[in-house]
Amino acid sequence: MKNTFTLALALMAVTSFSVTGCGKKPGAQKESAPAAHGEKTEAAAPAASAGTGSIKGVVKFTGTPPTLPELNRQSDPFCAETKMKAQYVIVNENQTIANVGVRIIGASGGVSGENKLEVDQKNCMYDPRVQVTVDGEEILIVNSDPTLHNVHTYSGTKTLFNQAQPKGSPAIKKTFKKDDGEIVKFKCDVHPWMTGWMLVNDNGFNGVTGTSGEFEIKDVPVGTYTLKSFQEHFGEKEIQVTVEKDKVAEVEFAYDGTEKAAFKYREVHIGFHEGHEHH
Ligand SMILES: [Cu+2]
Repeated sequence: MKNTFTLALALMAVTSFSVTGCGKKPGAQKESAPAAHGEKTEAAAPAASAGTGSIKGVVKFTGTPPTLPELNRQSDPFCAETKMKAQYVIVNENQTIANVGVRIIGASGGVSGENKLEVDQKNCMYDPRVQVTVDGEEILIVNSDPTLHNVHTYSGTKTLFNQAQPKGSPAIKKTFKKDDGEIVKFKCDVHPWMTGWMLVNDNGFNGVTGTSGEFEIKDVPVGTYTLKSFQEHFGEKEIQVTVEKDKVAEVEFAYDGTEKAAFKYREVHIGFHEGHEHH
């Protein structure tokens, strides 16, 4: 029942975008429909006949880990209770990087539709800091803190939406469109240190590295793809990967710390009383 309802909502969302938006996007509609029915779907059928494999990878860091500054969280008494450092580059003990989003470019499918992505505002940080969503899928933005947050999302310097979320507010539901930008930055207008990222892809094949620096992408239709990594401070990298039936393709990304992310998504350190970024 819940799935059916979700599906209906998803279809409504897709339909309304088609009507009001910049046209086309047949792909989005195709992907939304099978989502609620699980694996046996029309969209997945052609790929399934050729089989699937998986991708396992790691994101290594070969340079000197940067020293992360202490965040000044004094402006809010609740946030000030917890000391935290900046998190724009998290180098793990095994010389890998956490919070790197990895996504397949050019595949289709891989959308389960079952678990909605959630961005929590917890301890005055975005948690998780980096996620990958699918074009047209709804996500939930939650405020777990006993304080006011203001979710302000950007594609480059363009605001996508800007919405206050006082403590105890219900989840904010949002849908990102790839046409609006594949790299969406979350900022809080109340707490300028708060930064999060949502990558918007046209398929559900993705992963985000954690404390081991590893990621795994399962059930990928066989084929050769571009795999793209995103690290907020060092930018994107691309590698080619070929997925063979019932095999595991092993890949490795490496950053050495000399990379420079495109300016549009670099961390911007702004004055304490400013609510907005000025580029
Ligand atoms: Cu905030």
